[in-house]
Amino acid sequence: MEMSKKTIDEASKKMIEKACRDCVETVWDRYEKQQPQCGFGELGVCCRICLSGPCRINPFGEPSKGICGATADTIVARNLLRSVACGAATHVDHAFEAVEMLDMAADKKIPYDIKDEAKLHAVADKLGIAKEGKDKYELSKEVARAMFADFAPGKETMDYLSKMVPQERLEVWRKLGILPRDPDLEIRRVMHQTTMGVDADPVNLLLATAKMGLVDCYSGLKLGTDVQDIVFGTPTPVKTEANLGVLKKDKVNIVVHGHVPFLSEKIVEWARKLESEAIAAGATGVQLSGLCCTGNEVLMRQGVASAGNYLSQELAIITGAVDLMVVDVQCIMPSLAQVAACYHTKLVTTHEIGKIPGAEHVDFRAESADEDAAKIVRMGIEAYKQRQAAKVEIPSDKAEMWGGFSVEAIVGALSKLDADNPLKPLVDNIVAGNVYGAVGIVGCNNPRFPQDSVIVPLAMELVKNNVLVVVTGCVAHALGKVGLMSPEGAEKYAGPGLLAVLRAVGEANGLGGPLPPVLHMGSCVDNARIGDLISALAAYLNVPVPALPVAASAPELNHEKALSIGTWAVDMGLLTHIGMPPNILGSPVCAKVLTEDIEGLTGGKFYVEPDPQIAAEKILEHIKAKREGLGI
Ligand code: BF8
Ligand code: SF4
Repeated sequence: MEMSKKTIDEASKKMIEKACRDCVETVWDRYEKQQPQCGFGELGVCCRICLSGPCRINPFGEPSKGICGATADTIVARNLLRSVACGAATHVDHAFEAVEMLDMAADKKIPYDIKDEAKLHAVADKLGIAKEGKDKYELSKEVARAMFADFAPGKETMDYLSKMVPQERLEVWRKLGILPRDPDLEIRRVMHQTTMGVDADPVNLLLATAKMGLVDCYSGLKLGTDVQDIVFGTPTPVKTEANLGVLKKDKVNIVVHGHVPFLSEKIVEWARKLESEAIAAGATGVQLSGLCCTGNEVLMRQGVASAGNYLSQELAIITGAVDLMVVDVQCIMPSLAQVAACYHTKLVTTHEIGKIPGAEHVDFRAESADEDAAKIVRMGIEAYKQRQAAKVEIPSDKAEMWGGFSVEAIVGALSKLDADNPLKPLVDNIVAGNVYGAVGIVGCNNPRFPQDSVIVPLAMELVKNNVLVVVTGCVAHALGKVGLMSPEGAEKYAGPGLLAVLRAVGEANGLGGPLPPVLHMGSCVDNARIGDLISALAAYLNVPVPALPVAASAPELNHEKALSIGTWAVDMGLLTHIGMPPNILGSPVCAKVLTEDIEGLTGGKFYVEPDPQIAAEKILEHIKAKREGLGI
């Protein structure tokens, strides 16, 4: 496999070459060995839901049905629904753990405080909880209880949905019959609905999929984001750096990887506290960096540098300079244990549901978070002593990257232009055409695409055409690495209208330069922030969400989570670009409903296009049509 098929990132290229020299197998080697991948699986027409199977459908003839009589449409829709439910389950589980943490923090049972009272008050207001006479612990307790109540049966739908979304969306979803009751019931129901011999109707299965998108956001993304802001603080703009060049030769390098900030925040705290022990071990200190979404969490709040995205996780270890990588859940390649074994790197798992043979497991608990985090950091310092200098090669590539653009931070920055009406300057500039529209680019890397090769040109093209880009997840790391998330990136890449606006906001905020043209809004869970932003814009303009000149994109989607988030984006009424079809092409019905018919129901739809230039054109056309619809 040629290098150009693996990545467009220079640091990655160097480390892939080093892997070859060091005889270390990487994701691309395994990808190659999997070729050709199963055509039935790719089309989504393989079913192994019951033990009569596996059954597979021949899209060109016989067999046209599974042993039970299930058609390709049924099989594809069932498989998709299960995937989306699994994506939703990860976010719901993450959010539930966060609520448990809030509850314990309110009882002062764990070493986490309640940092952001303003956010706590804002959430309490939304939930209709009286604040008067309550300290932050009492109020947190009540908020946590209200959140727990969303996991119990008895309501038409979750409060976190009905009290947080634009009324117009609520009505659309109610009319479609897709309002979820509670997340656990709905996920359970999907498992039931999709087992052998229950639902054979592809349209009914697709409606359940749309419902899962709502479970994903309102019992997962939004709930998790709000709780994490309450406990750790709502992010504010922060400057850091991105790419493997952030690793330091003379420091103990600890990399946090995974998704949940309850672990990584404590690692940050203890890495700072144990700096002197690292110095005593012969290093000049501890260098922390992050991968994937937990990397985004600590980047947004603590300014921790980004080591890279999904496809860089093995490459970080291949530098030979990572002393310890600590992981929790999701997007962690099991191969890390084999890669780490080729170097001195200590790989530490920490979550009861996320163990990897060959890694050391530290049972990280909220109650003993300080002891556990200190232990892990000390393991890194110990490992540093074993580092093999001859194996160390850190690419010099890195770029300035800004993060921390929560909705509150964006509104705060805009308020320097208009304190009474902060959204007015943004909306006025959208109306005037200086800002042509806004696009949320989110999601993963996928070895089917050279790393970052769809993400980067797509973002470049949109920014050049005066589209404000907001990002989360692995896309943020990709665009940080190429300099699109710095003031300099605005000067270099933004169209003139957008640049003028970014300069005005930057100057009003005393940044000494423009805002970056691509705003980092956080981890994948933080996609809820993008939802909040577009809801605020729709409310300001008093129009339904689908009328806005905005779109969503997951150019290199990989994980089931990207599917559940994308489904929510379609529920929100957004054109949702994806770089490849999610194993559905074996069903003409599913493909047509998801890319055409659903637009008549929610206002949104999926649009599949692997070519970033063509995708950018189509998105720009879409924005143009929406602008015309608004008469601007
Ligand atoms: O939740 S973008 S590869 S790291 S799934 Fe995973 Fe995809 Fe990266 Fe974060 Ni999101
Ligand atoms: Fe085959 Fe039907 Fe069983 Fe699926 S549910 S494995 S199609 S018999």
